Amino acid sequence: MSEHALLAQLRDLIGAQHVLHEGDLSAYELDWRKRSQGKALAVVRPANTEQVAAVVKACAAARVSVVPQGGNTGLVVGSIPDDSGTQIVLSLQRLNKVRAIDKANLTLTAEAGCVLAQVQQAAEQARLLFPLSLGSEGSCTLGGNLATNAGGTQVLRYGNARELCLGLEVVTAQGEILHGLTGLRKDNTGYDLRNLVIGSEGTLGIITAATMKLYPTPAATLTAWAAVPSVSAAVQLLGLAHQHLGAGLTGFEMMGQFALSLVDKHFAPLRVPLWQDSPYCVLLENSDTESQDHARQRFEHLLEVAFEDGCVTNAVIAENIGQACNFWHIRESITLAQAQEGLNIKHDISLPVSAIAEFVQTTDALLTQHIAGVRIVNFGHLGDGNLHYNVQSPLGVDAATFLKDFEPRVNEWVYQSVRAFNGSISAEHGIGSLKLDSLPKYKDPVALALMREIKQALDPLGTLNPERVVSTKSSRAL
Ligand code: FAD
Ligand code: 2HG
Ligand code: ZN
Repeated sequence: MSEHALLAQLRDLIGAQHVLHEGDLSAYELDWRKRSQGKALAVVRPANTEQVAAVVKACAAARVSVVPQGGNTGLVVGSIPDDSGTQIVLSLQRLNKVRAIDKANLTLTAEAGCVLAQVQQAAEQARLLFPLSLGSEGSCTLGGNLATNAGGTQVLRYGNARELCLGLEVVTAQGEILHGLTGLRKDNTGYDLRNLVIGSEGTLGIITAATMKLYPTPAATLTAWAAVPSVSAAVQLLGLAHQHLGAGLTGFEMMGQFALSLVDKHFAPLRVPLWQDSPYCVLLENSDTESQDHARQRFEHLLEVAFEDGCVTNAVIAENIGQACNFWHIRESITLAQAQEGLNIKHDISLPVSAIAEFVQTTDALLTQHIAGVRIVNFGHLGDGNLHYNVQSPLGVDAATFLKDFEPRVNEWVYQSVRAFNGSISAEHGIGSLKLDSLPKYKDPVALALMREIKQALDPLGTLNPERVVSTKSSRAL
Protein backbone atom coordinates (compact mmCIF):
# COMPACT_ATOMS: atom_id res chain seq x y z
CA MET A 1 0.00 0.00 0.00
CA SER A 2 1.33 3.46 -0.84
CA GLU A 3 1.88 6.07 1.86
CA HIS A 4 -0.79 8.13 0.15
CA ALA A 5 -3.35 5.29 0.41
CA LEU A 6 -2.46 4.69 4.09
CA LEU A 7 -3.00 8.37 4.94
CA ALA A 8 -6.36 8.29 3.16
CA GLN A 9 -7.33 5.20 5.17
CA LEU A 10 -6.25 6.84 8.45
CA ARG A 11 -8.32 9.93 7.59
CA ASP A 12 -11.33 7.68 7.07
CA LEU A 13 -10.72 5.95 10.38
CA ILE A 14 -10.27 8.93 12.69
CA GLY A 15 -11.22 12.05 10.72
CA ALA A 16 -9.04 14.14 8.42
CA GLN A 17 -8.49 16.89 11.01
CA HIS A 18 -6.75 14.37 13.29
CA VAL A 19 -4.23 13.21 10.68
CA LEU A 20 -1.61 15.97 10.64
CA HIS A 21 0.56 15.79 7.59
CA GLU A 22 1.68 19.30 6.74
CA GLY A 23 2.66 22.49 8.53
CA ASP A 24 4.75 22.83 11.67
CA LEU A 25 4.81 19.45 13.45
CA SER A 26 7.86 20.26 15.57
CA ALA A 27 5.91 19.79 18.84
CA TYR A 28 5.74 16.10 17.89
CA GLU A 29 9.06 15.78 16.05
CA LEU A 30 11.51 17.56 18.34
CA ASP A 31 12.65 15.94 21.58
CA TRP A 32 12.29 17.79 24.91
CA ARG A 33 16.00 18.55 25.18
CA LYS A 34 15.97 19.93 21.61
CA ARG A 35 18.86 17.68 20.72
CA SER A 36 17.09 15.44 18.18
CA GLN A 37 14.64 16.30 15.43
CA GLY A 38 12.76 13.64 13.47
CA LYS A 39 10.43 13.78 10.49
CA ALA A 40 7.04 12.06 10.61
CA LEU A 41 5.03 10.71 7.71
CA ALA A 42 2.06 12.02 9.71
CA VAL A 43 0.92 12.63 13.27
CA VAL A 44 -2.33 10.81 14.06
CA ARG A 45 -4.51 11.69 17.02
CA PRO A 46 -7.14 8.99 17.66
CA ALA A 47 -9.91 9.69 20.17
CA ASN A 48 -10.39 6.29 21.81
CA THR A 49 -9.03 2.77 22.20
CA GLU A 50 -10.93 1.40 19.20
CA GLN A 51 -9.46 4.10 16.98
CA VAL A 52 -5.96 3.38 18.31
CA ALA A 53 -6.47 -0.30 17.46
CA ALA A 54 -7.72 0.54 13.96
CA VAL A 55 -4.75 2.85 13.30
CA VAL A 56 -2.24 0.25 14.49
CA LYS A 57 -3.90 -2.46 12.38
CA ALA A 58 -3.80 -0.27 9.26
CA CYS A 59 -0.15 0.67 9.84
CA ALA A 60 0.86 -2.95 10.44
CA ALA A 61 -0.86 -3.99 7.19
CA ALA A 62 1.06 -1.26 5.37
CA ARG A 63 4.31 -2.21 7.21
CA VAL A 64 4.58 1.36 8.49
CA SER A 65 6.15 1.96 11.91
CA VAL A 66 4.24 3.60 14.72
CA VAL A 67 5.85 5.77 17.41
CA PRO A 68 3.51 6.22 20.40
CA GLN A 69 3.72 9.62 22.04
CA GLY A 70 2.25 11.09 25.21
CA GLY A 71 3.52 14.44 26.50
CA ASN A 72 6.86 14.16 24.64
CA THR A 73 8.76 14.96 27.84
CA GLY A 74 10.91 11.82 27.74
CA LEU A 75 14.64 12.37 28.14
CA VAL A 76 15.99 9.47 26.06
CA VAL A 77 14.64 10.27 22.57
CA GLY A 78 12.02 7.54 22.45
CA SER A 79 8.87 9.45 21.55
CA ILE A 80 9.82 11.20 18.32
CA PRO A 81 10.06 9.62 14.86
CA ASP A 82 13.38 8.97 13.16
CA ASP A 83 14.36 11.30 10.31
CA SER A 84 13.20 9.02 7.49
CA GLY A 85 9.79 10.65 7.06
CA THR A 86 8.23 7.16 6.99
CA GLN A 87 7.03 6.72 10.60
CA ILE A 88 3.64 7.59 12.05
CA VAL A 89 3.56 9.43 15.38
CA LEU A 90 0.56 8.12 17.29
CA SER A 91 -0.36 10.77 19.84
CA LEU A 92 -2.44 9.51 22.77
CA GLN A 93 -3.32 13.02 23.93
CA ARG A 94 -7.00 12.81 23.01
CA LEU A 95 -7.50 9.75 25.22
CA ASN A 96 -7.77 11.97 28.25
CA LYS A 97 -10.66 10.80 30.41
CA VAL A 98 -10.51 9.64 33.99
CA ARG A 99 -12.89 6.73 33.57
CA ALA A 100 -13.56 5.74 37.19
CA ILE A 101 -12.53 6.09 40.79
CA ASP A 102 -13.30 3.21 43.14
CA LYS A 103 -12.90 4.63 46.63
CA ALA A 104 -13.44 1.33 48.43
CA ASN A 105 -10.92 -0.46 46.22
CA LEU A 106 -8.54 2.52 46.34
CA THR A 107 -8.14 2.60 42.57
CA LEU A 108 -8.44 5.02 39.70
CA THR A 109 -8.86 4.08 36.05
CA ALA A 110 -7.71 6.66 33.53
CA GLU A 111 -6.86 6.88 29.85
CA ALA A 112 -3.28 6.98 28.69
CA GLY A 113 -3.35 10.58 27.48
CA CYS A 114 -4.39 12.03 30.86
CA VAL A 115 -1.75 14.47 32.01
CA LEU A 116 -0.21 13.30 35.29
CA ALA A 117 -1.28 16.46 37.15
CA GLN A 118 -4.88 15.80 36.01
CA VAL A 119 -4.73 12.30 37.52
CA GLN A 120 -3.34 13.69 40.78
CA GLN A 121 -6.16 16.26 40.89
CA ALA A 122 -8.84 13.65 40.22
CA ALA A 123 -7.54 11.62 43.17
CA GLU A 124 -7.40 14.75 45.33
CA GLN A 125 -11.03 15.57 44.52
CA ALA A 126 -11.92 12.12 45.86
CA ARG A 127 -9.86 12.98 48.99
CA LEU A 128 -7.28 10.38 48.07
CA LEU A 129 -3.66 10.49 46.98
CA PHE A 130 -2.12 9.43 43.68
CA PRO A 131 1.52 9.67 44.68
CA LEU A 132 3.41 9.58 41.37
CA SER A 133 5.13 12.96 41.12
CA LEU A 134 7.64 14.26 38.54
CA GLY A 135 8.96 17.67 37.56
CA SER A 136 7.23 17.20 34.20
CA GLU A 137 3.83 16.38 35.74
CA GLY A 138 2.13 19.35 34.05
CA SER A 139 2.83 17.83 30.60
CA CYS A 140 3.72 14.13 30.84
CA THR A 141 0.93 11.57 30.50
CA LEU A 142 -0.09 8.50 32.45
CA GLY A 143 0.61 6.32 29.39
CA GLY A 144 4.10 7.79 29.05
CA ASN A 145 4.70 7.32 32.78
CA LEU A 146 3.84 3.64 32.50
CA ALA A 147 5.66 3.13 29.22
CA THR A 148 8.84 4.49 30.82
CA ASN A 149 8.14 3.10 34.31
CA ALA A 150 8.69 6.62 35.61
CA GLY A 151 10.07 7.22 39.08
CA GLY A 152 10.11 10.73 40.51
CA THR A 153 10.18 12.01 44.04
CA GLN A 154 7.91 9.67 46.02
CA VAL A 155 9.37 6.31 45.00
CA LEU A 156 11.00 5.50 48.32
CA ARG A 157 7.57 5.36 49.96
CA TYR A 158 5.13 4.44 47.16
CA GLY A 159 7.27 2.85 44.44
CA ASN A 160 7.62 3.72 40.76
CA ALA A 161 4.87 3.70 38.10
CA ARG A 162 5.08 -0.10 37.84
CA GLU A 163 4.39 -0.57 41.53
CA LEU A 164 1.41 1.75 41.35
CA CYS A 165 -0.26 -0.07 38.46
CA LEU A 166 -2.81 -2.86 38.87
CA GLY A 167 -4.16 -3.20 35.35
CA LEU A 168 -3.64 -2.11 31.75
CA GLU A 169 -5.63 -1.82 28.57
CA VAL A 170 -3.20 -2.29 25.69
CA VAL A 171 -3.35 -2.28 21.90
CA THR A 172 -1.02 -4.97 20.59
CA ALA A 173 1.26 -4.68 17.57
CA GLN A 174 -1.41 -6.53 15.56
CA GLY A 175 -4.10 -4.01 16.55
CA GLU A 176 -5.87 -6.31 19.03
CA ILE A 177 -7.18 -4.88 22.31
CA LEU A 178 -5.94 -6.56 25.50
CA HIS A 179 -8.59 -5.84 28.15
CA GLY A 180 -6.62 -5.97 31.40
CA LEU A 181 -8.11 -3.16 33.47
CA THR A 182 -8.37 -5.21 36.61
CA GLY A 183 -8.17 -3.50 39.97
CA LEU A 184 -7.07 -6.75 41.60
CA ARG A 185 -4.19 -6.80 44.02
CA LYS A 186 -3.87 -10.55 43.64
CA ASP A 187 -4.11 -12.34 40.29
CA ASN A 188 -1.82 -15.28 39.58
CA THR A 189 -3.34 -16.45 36.34
CA GLY A 190 -0.23 -16.85 34.26
CA TYR A 191 2.48 -14.69 32.76
CA ASP A 192 2.48 -11.07 33.87
CA LEU A 193 1.74 -9.26 30.60
CA ARG A 194 1.08 -5.98 32.40
CA ASN A 195 4.61 -5.89 33.73
CA LEU A 196 6.01 -6.78 30.33
CA VAL A 197 4.39 -3.73 28.77
CA ILE A 198 5.25 -1.37 31.65
CA GLY A 199 8.71 0.06 30.96
CA SER A 200 8.76 -1.21 27.36
CA GLU A 201 8.72 2.35 25.98
CA GLY A 202 6.13 1.69 23.30
CA THR A 203 8.01 -1.25 21.77
CA LEU A 204 5.68 -4.08 22.87
CA GLY A 205 2.23 -2.49 22.94
CA ILE A 206 0.36 0.78 23.14
CA ILE A 207 -1.12 1.57 26.54
CA THR A 208 -4.58 3.10 26.16
CA ALA A 209 -5.76 3.05 29.81
CA ALA A 210 -4.60 1.94 33.24
CA THR A 211 -5.97 1.13 36.67
CA MET A 212 -3.74 2.68 39.33
CA LYS A 213 -3.48 2.42 43.11
CA LEU A 214 -4.63 5.29 45.33
CA TYR A 215 -3.69 5.95 48.95
CA PRO A 216 -5.19 7.77 51.92
CA THR A 217 -4.02 11.38 52.01
CA PRO A 218 -1.53 11.96 54.85
CA ALA A 219 -2.83 14.15 57.69
CA ALA A 220 0.18 16.43 57.39
CA THR A 221 3.19 16.83 55.15
CA LEU A 222 6.30 18.73 56.22
CA THR A 223 9.34 19.58 54.14
CA ALA A 224 12.85 20.40 55.32
CA TRP A 225 15.99 21.63 53.59
CA ALA A 226 19.31 20.55 55.11
CA ALA A 227 22.91 21.43 54.34
CA VAL A 228 25.20 18.39 54.51
CA PRO A 229 29.00 18.35 54.35
CA SER A 230 29.40 15.43 51.91
CA VAL A 231 27.61 12.68 50.01
CA SER A 232 28.45 10.21 52.77
CA ALA A 233 26.83 12.60 55.27
CA ALA A 234 23.72 12.66 53.05
CA VAL A 235 23.67 8.85 53.08
CA GLN A 236 24.07 8.90 56.88
CA LEU A 237 21.15 11.33 57.12
CA LEU A 238 19.07 9.01 54.94
CA GLY A 239 19.70 6.16 57.40
CA LEU A 240 18.64 8.37 60.31
CA ALA A 241 15.54 9.53 58.43
CA HIS A 242 14.48 5.93 57.79
CA GLN A 243 15.05 5.12 61.44
CA HIS A 244 13.22 8.14 62.87
CA LEU A 245 10.43 8.69 60.35
CA GLY A 246 9.76 5.13 59.18
CA ALA A 247 7.03 5.04 56.53
CA GLY A 248 6.59 8.81 57.09
CA LEU A 249 9.68 9.46 54.97
CA THR A 250 8.18 10.23 51.55
CA GLY A 251 10.95 12.22 49.89
CA PHE A 252 14.73 12.38 50.09
CA GLU A 253 16.44 14.36 47.33
CA MET A 254 20.12 15.32 47.22
CA MET A 255 21.40 18.34 45.26
CA GLY A 256 25.04 19.28 44.63
CA GLN A 257 26.28 22.83 45.03
CA PHE A 258 26.88 23.36 41.31
CA ALA A 259 23.37 22.13 40.45
CA LEU A 260 21.90 24.62 42.94
CA SER A 261 24.17 27.40 41.70
CA LEU A 262 22.54 26.98 38.27
CA VAL A 263 19.07 27.43 39.79
CA ASP A 264 20.37 30.49 41.63
CA LYS A 265 21.84 31.87 38.39
CA HIS A 266 18.89 31.21 36.06
CA PHE A 267 15.95 31.43 38.50
CA ALA A 268 17.19 33.94 41.08
CA PRO A 269 13.69 34.80 42.46
CA LEU A 270 13.42 31.26 43.87
CA ARG A 271 16.07 32.17 46.49
CA VAL A 272 17.86 28.86 46.99
CA PRO A 273 18.61 28.36 50.70
CA LEU A 274 21.92 27.30 52.28
CA TRP A 275 23.70 26.37 49.07
CA GLN A 276 26.63 28.76 49.16
CA ASP A 277 28.38 27.26 52.17
CA SER A 278 27.63 23.62 51.57
CA PRO A 279 28.78 21.07 48.95
CA TYR A 280 25.40 19.32 49.06
CA CYS A 281 21.87 20.03 50.25
CA VAL A 282 19.08 17.55 50.95
CA LEU A 283 15.33 18.04 50.64
CA LEU A 284 13.38 15.78 52.99
CA GLU A 285 9.65 15.20 53.16
CA ASN A 286 7.81 13.74 56.13
CA SER A 287 4.19 12.68 55.63
CA ASP A 288 2.46 12.02 58.91
CA THR A 289 -0.71 10.09 59.60
CA GLU A 290 -1.45 11.99 62.85
CA SER A 291 -1.04 15.78 62.75
CA GLN A 292 1.10 18.73 61.75
CA ASP A 293 2.45 19.05 65.31
CA HIS A 294 3.37 15.39 65.43
CA ALA A 295 5.11 15.67 62.06
CA ARG A 296 7.09 18.70 63.23
CA GLN A 297 8.16 17.05 66.51
CA ARG A 298 9.47 14.01 64.70
CA PHE A 299 11.25 16.14 62.12
CA GLU A 300 12.85 18.34 64.78
CA HIS A 301 14.03 15.32 66.70
CA LEU A 302 15.54 13.80 63.54
CA LEU A 303 17.40 17.01 62.74
CA GLU A 304 18.69 17.33 66.32
CA VAL A 305 20.17 13.84 66.13
CA ALA A 306 21.62 14.60 62.69
CA PHE A 307 23.28 17.81 63.97
CA GLU A 308 24.79 15.87 66.88
CA ASP A 309 26.10 13.20 64.51
CA GLY A 310 27.61 15.90 62.28
CA CYS A 311 25.81 14.85 59.12
CA VAL A 312 23.78 18.09 58.99
CA THR A 313 25.41 21.49 59.37
CA ASN A 314 22.35 23.69 58.93
CA ALA A 315 18.66 23.10 58.25
CA VAL A 316 15.33 24.81 57.84
CA ILE A 317 11.86 23.30 58.17
CA ALA A 318 9.29 24.90 55.85
CA GLU A 319 6.98 27.17 57.86
CA ASN A 320 4.03 26.85 55.52
CA ILE A 321 2.82 25.24 52.32
CA GLY A 322 4.17 28.13 50.24
CA GLN A 323 7.68 27.63 51.55
CA ALA A 324 7.47 23.86 51.09
CA CYS A 325 6.32 24.38 47.49
CA ASN A 326 9.23 26.74 46.96
CA PHE A 327 11.70 24.09 48.19
CA TRP A 328 10.22 21.59 45.74
CA HIS A 329 10.16 24.18 42.99
CA ILE A 330 13.88 24.76 43.46
CA ARG A 331 14.56 21.03 43.26
CA GLU A 332 12.39 20.60 40.16
CA SER A 333 14.04 23.58 38.45
CA ILE A 334 17.48 21.99 38.19
CA THR A 335 16.70 20.34 34.84
CA LEU A 336 15.45 23.63 33.37
CA ALA A 337 18.38 25.60 34.83
CA GLN A 338 20.75 23.07 33.33
CA ALA A 339 19.04 23.40 29.96
CA GLN A 340 19.43 27.18 30.16
CA GLU A 341 23.11 26.81 30.92
CA GLY A 342 23.55 24.93 27.65
CA LEU A 343 23.75 21.49 26.08
CA ASN A 344 24.84 18.81 28.52
CA ILE A 345 25.38 15.09 28.97
CA LYS A 346 22.85 13.28 31.15
CA HIS A 347 23.32 10.10 33.16
CA ASP A 348 20.30 8.71 34.98
CA ILE A 349 21.97 6.04 37.06
CA SER A 350 21.16 3.89 40.06
CA LEU A 351 23.53 2.40 42.59
CA PRO A 352 23.27 0.60 45.89
CA VAL A 353 22.86 3.44 48.41
CA SER A 354 25.85 2.04 50.30
CA ALA A 355 28.09 2.59 47.23
CA ILE A 356 27.01 6.11 46.29
CA ALA A 357 29.55 8.14 48.25
CA GLU A 358 32.49 6.17 46.89
CA PHE A 359 31.02 6.21 43.37
CA VAL A 360 30.78 10.01 43.42
CA GLN A 361 34.28 10.46 44.81
CA THR A 362 35.83 8.08 42.26
CA THR A 363 33.89 9.32 39.25
CA ASP A 364 34.31 13.03 40.09
CA ALA A 365 38.07 12.42 40.30
CA LEU A 366 38.11 10.50 37.01
CA LEU A 367 36.24 13.20 35.09
CA THR A 368 38.28 16.03 36.61
CA GLN A 369 41.48 14.23 35.72
CA HIS A 370 40.44 13.89 32.06
CA ILE A 371 38.63 17.23 31.56
CA ALA A 372 40.08 20.30 33.23
CA GLY A 373 37.30 22.48 34.64
CA VAL A 374 34.52 19.97 33.95
CA ARG A 375 31.27 20.98 35.69
CA ILE A 376 29.33 18.13 37.28
CA VAL A 377 25.63 18.61 37.92
CA ASN A 378 24.99 15.93 40.51
CA PHE A 379 21.51 15.63 42.02
CA GLY A 380 18.72 13.11 42.34
CA HIS A 381 16.57 10.77 44.30
CA LEU A 382 19.14 9.63 46.86
CA GLY A 383 16.50 7.75 48.81
CA ASP A 384 16.16 5.41 45.79
CA GLY A 385 19.88 5.25 45.03
CA ASN A 386 19.16 7.24 41.85
CA LEU A 387 21.53 10.01 40.79
CA HIS A 388 21.26 12.37 37.85
CA TYR A 389 24.99 12.58 37.34
CA ASN A 390 25.08 15.11 34.53
CA VAL A 391 28.05 16.76 32.90
CA GLN A 392 28.28 20.34 31.65
CA SER A 393 31.13 21.77 29.55
CA PRO A 394 33.91 23.69 31.33
CA LEU A 395 33.19 27.41 31.63
CA GLY A 396 34.13 29.20 28.41
CA VAL A 397 34.10 26.01 26.30
CA ASP A 398 31.46 25.87 23.58
CA ALA A 399 28.91 23.27 24.69
CA ALA A 400 28.32 21.78 21.21
CA THR A 401 32.06 21.34 20.64
CA PHE A 402 32.44 19.82 24.08
CA LEU A 403 29.71 17.28 23.36
CA LYS A 404 31.22 16.42 19.98
CA ASP A 405 34.66 15.91 21.50
CA PHE A 406 33.74 14.25 24.76
CA GLU A 407 30.23 12.75 24.92
CA PRO A 408 31.07 9.12 24.01
CA ARG A 409 34.12 9.10 26.28
CA VAL A 410 32.29 10.72 29.19
CA ASN A 411 29.53 8.12 28.86
CA GLU A 412 32.10 5.35 28.84
CA TRP A 413 33.88 6.68 31.95
CA VAL A 414 30.67 7.17 33.90
CA TYR A 415 29.06 3.88 32.85
CA GLN A 416 32.17 1.86 33.55
CA SER A 417 32.26 3.37 37.00
CA VAL A 418 28.55 2.54 37.40
CA ARG A 419 29.33 -1.06 36.46
CA ALA A 420 32.25 -1.21 38.89
CA PHE A 421 29.85 -0.22 41.68
CA ASN A 422 27.12 -2.68 40.56
CA GLY A 423 24.73 -0.02 39.32
CA SER A 424 22.41 0.48 36.34
CA ILE A 425 22.82 2.90 33.42
CA SER A 426 19.11 3.74 33.49
CA ALA A 427 17.25 4.21 36.75
CA GLU A 428 14.01 5.85 35.63
CA HIS A 429 14.20 7.56 32.21
CA GLY A 430 14.58 4.41 30.11
CA ILE A 431 16.72 3.53 27.09
CA GLY A 432 14.90 5.10 24.12
CA SER A 433 17.27 5.60 21.21
CA LEU A 434 19.76 7.63 23.24
CA LYS A 435 21.12 4.62 25.13
CA LEU A 436 20.36 1.98 22.49
CA ASP A 437 24.04 1.44 21.71
CA SER A 438 25.13 1.55 25.35
CA LEU A 439 22.69 -1.08 26.62
CA PRO A 440 24.39 -4.12 25.03
CA LYS A 441 27.66 -3.12 26.71
CA TYR A 442 26.18 -3.06 30.20
CA LYS A 443 23.21 -5.45 30.19
CA ASP A 444 23.54 -9.13 30.91
CA PRO A 445 23.79 -10.81 27.47
CA VAL A 446 21.25 -13.49 28.32
CA ALA A 447 18.77 -10.84 29.46
CA LEU A 448 19.35 -8.90 26.26
CA ALA A 449 18.84 -11.98 24.09
CA LEU A 450 15.56 -12.74 25.90
CA MET A 451 14.45 -9.14 25.43
CA ARG A 452 15.03 -9.46 21.66
CA GLU A 453 13.05 -12.72 21.60
CA ILE A 454 10.17 -11.10 23.46
CA LYS A 455 10.19 -8.19 21.01
CA GLN A 456 10.20 -10.65 18.09
CA ALA A 457 7.33 -12.66 19.61
CA LEU A 458 5.07 -9.71 20.37
CA ASP A 459 5.95 -7.53 17.39
CA PRO A 460 7.15 -9.85 14.63
CA LEU A 461 6.85 -7.17 11.93
CA GLY A 462 8.88 -4.77 14.06
CA THR A 463 6.53 -1.86 13.49
CA LEU A 464 6.10 -0.71 17.13
CA ASN A 465 8.65 1.99 17.96
CA PRO A 466 11.52 0.18 16.21
CA GLU A 467 15.16 0.68 17.22
CA ARG A 468 14.23 1.79 20.70
CA VAL A 469 15.25 -0.14 23.84
CA VAL A 470 16.57 -3.14 21.85
CA SER A 471 17.90 -3.11 18.35
CA THR A 472 16.83 -5.87 16.02
CA LYS A 473 19.38 -4.91 13.37
CA SER A 474 21.98 -7.68 13.15
CA SER A 475 25.01 -5.34 13.13
CA ARG A 476 23.88 -3.93 16.47
CA ALA A 477 22.73 -7.24 17.82
CA LEU A 478 26.29 -8.55 18.00
P1 FAD B 1 6.68 10.58 26.06
O1 FAD B 1 7.89 11.40 26.22
O2 FAD B 1 5.68 11.03 25.07
O3 FAD B 1 7.11 9.07 25.69
C1 FAD B 1 8.09 8.39 26.44
C2 FAD B 1 8.21 6.95 25.91
O4 FAD B 1 7.01 6.24 26.17
C3 FAD B 1 8.42 6.85 24.41
O5 FAD B 1 9.19 5.73 24.13
C4 FAD B 1 7.02 6.67 23.87
O6 FAD B 1 7.01 5.98 22.62
C5 FAD B 1 6.38 5.84 24.95
N1 FAD B 1 4.95 6.08 25.14
C6 FAD B 1 4.33 7.24 25.46
N2 FAD B 1 3.02 7.03 25.64
C7 FAD B 1 2.80 5.72 25.43
C8 FAD B 1 1.65 4.89 25.47
N3 FAD B 1 0.46 5.37 25.79
N4 FAD B 1 1.79 3.57 25.20
C9 FAD B 1 3.01 3.05 24.90
N5 FAD B 1 4.13 3.80 24.83
C10 FAD B 1 4.02 5.11 25.10
N6 FAD B 1 11.17 10.91 34.59
C11 FAD B 1 11.22 10.21 35.75
O7 FAD B 1 11.13 8.99 35.73
N7 FAD B 1 11.38 10.86 36.95
C12 FAD B 1 11.47 12.20 37.05
O8 FAD B 1 11.62 12.73 38.14
C13 FAD B 1 11.39 12.95 35.84
N8 FAD B 1 11.45 14.29 35.87
C14 FAD B 1 11.42 15.00 34.71
C15 FAD B 1 11.50 16.39 34.76
C16 FAD B 1 11.49 17.13 33.60
C17 FAD B 1 11.57 18.64 33.67
C18 FAD B 1 11.39 16.47 32.34
C19 FAD B 1 11.36 17.24 31.05
C20 FAD B 1 11.31 15.09 32.28
C21 FAD B 1 11.33 14.34 33.46
N9 FAD B 1 11.22 12.95 33.44
C22 FAD B 1 11.26 12.24 34.61
C23 FAD B 1 11.13 12.23 32.16
C24 FAD B 1 9.69 12.12 31.57
O9 FAD B 1 8.87 13.16 32.00
C25 FAD B 1 9.07 10.79 31.93
O10 FAD B 1 9.80 9.77 31.27
C26 FAD B 1 7.59 10.64 31.58
O11 FAD B 1 7.14 9.42 32.13
C27 FAD B 1 7.32 10.63 30.08
O12 FAD B 1 5.93 10.79 29.86
P2 FAD B 1 5.38 11.38 28.47
O13 FAD B 1 3.92 11.28 28.47
O14 FAD B 1 5.95 12.72 28.22
O15 FAD B 1 6.00 10.32 27.46
C1 2HG C 1 14.56 14.84 37.84
O1 2HG C 1 14.68 14.05 38.76
C2 2HG C 1 14.40 14.30 36.45
O2 2HG C 1 14.48 16.05 38.02
C3 2HG C 1 15.29 14.95 35.41
O3 2HG C 1 14.50 12.92 36.42
C4 2HG C 1 16.74 14.65 35.60
O4 2HG C 1 17.42 16.48 34.25
C5 2HG C 1 17.70 15.39 34.68
O5 2HG C 1 18.78 14.85 34.43
ZN1 ZN D 1 14.70 12.02 38.37
